[in-house]
Amino acid sequence: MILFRTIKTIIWAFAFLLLLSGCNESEKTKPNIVFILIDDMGWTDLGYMGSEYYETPAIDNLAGQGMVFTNAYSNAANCAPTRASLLTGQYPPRHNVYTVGTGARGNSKDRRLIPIQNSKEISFDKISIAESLKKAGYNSAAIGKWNVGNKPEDHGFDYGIDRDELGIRGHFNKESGDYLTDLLTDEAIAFIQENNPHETGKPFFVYLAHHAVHTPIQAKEGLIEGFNDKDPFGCHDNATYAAMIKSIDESVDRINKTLDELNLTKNTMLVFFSDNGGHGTYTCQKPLRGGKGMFYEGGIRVPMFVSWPGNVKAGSTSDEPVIGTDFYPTFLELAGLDKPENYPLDGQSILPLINGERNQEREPLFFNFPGYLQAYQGLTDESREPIFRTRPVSVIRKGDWKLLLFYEEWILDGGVSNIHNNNAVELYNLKDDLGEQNNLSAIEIDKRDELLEELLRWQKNIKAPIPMDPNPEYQSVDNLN
Ligand SMILES: [Ca+2]
Repeated sequence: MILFRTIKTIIWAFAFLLLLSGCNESEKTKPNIVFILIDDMGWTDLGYMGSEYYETPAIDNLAGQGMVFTNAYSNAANCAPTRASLLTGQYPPRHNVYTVGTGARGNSKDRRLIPIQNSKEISFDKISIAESLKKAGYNSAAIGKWNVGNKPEDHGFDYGIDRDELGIRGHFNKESGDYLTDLLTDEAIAFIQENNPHETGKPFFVYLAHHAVHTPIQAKEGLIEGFNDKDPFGCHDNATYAAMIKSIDESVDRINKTLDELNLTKNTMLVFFSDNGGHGTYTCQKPLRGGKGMFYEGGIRVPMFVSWPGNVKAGSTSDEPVIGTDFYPTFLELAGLDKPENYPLDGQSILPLINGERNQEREPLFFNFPGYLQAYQGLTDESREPIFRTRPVSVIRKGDWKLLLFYEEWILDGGVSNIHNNNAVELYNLKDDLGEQNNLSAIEIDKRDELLEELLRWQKNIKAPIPMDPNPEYQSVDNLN
């Protein structure tokens, strides 16, 4: 009898130990990653970023529990190149996705240079972040806007779904009335539930790329009403746009609650990011200059926070410059993976920042846009000139300084030998002049030359294509008169 009891006790103890070790195993899975990418959300389009018109209580709360990045940049000023850089970990000159569609926007007669040929897709020789994370066992999904050719499944994601497959053009399903932001959120939640690491023993990576708040500006009636009579906050005054943002807030809230219910928040890094600045017709990013499509801060500086309870200090802020290409190496480090061999990555991990250390010797940030984006109709006041939001340009951000190099003047008007007269270079000190109003290129000569040299060296090293050929169809204003 005693022997029987002893055996029974041993069996129970053994079973209990097994259970414990099982628990430990699931605790030990690599951190999950939820990357929430908003389309065209401007730097100040959120409560926590200062807007008193837009309402984002859930996002504000979550941002407050994590680390807010005030100097976060998308890799480009519009959709496709930013996404290609997020997914490949590389600057545009390596994947050749510089813009959406063609870089020959606007009227040919207004373009002094022939833009560089644009790629509409990520080539298959690229190693996507999903492919890399697969090496650490991650189950991955790309839900929402893809925008870079082929399908997510062709680039290593286990699952992909975009709005076409949900029967949606714009933001509504015409028959059911379902709203796209809600449906994409449903998809993300279902994927998280079905790939619960407590059951699968594997971590997940969810790339949730909302189509909101991109045009067409469409929102749920019930949410618009609340903004109709609300006092504007500066240029934040569009009720429908605000309602789109409110739906994003609900989405983030639902995702976070799902993680909470499944006891996953402490082992999940949640990142909130936007692919470029806000659209100048519907919002603005004051005090920043400009918006989507421009390489002034309003076009490329984006809202960002990281929430990861227990790992990221609640209520913390980082003012260090970070950029979209930093996520790839960040996620590799998170997964305990080495960088892929013979595959250059242009960013650097932000985990040291998240751990409260400053990045030492951070590389400058670089941008290269060898094409044209036409002006918003009737809204051109903050761009360099009225016809285009941007003409071909390269940019370096180093420390507090930012230099923009405009190619029409650089290539066609004498380059460095005529630098004092050709207006090819703009230099700003963002610490003193966040709104990029005071071009210091003729005053801070040493700083200008230092940044220019670094930018030109970067272009050479990365083999950035520079538009060099004059456009024979160009008609100068003089010719027109
Ligand atoms: Ca966009």
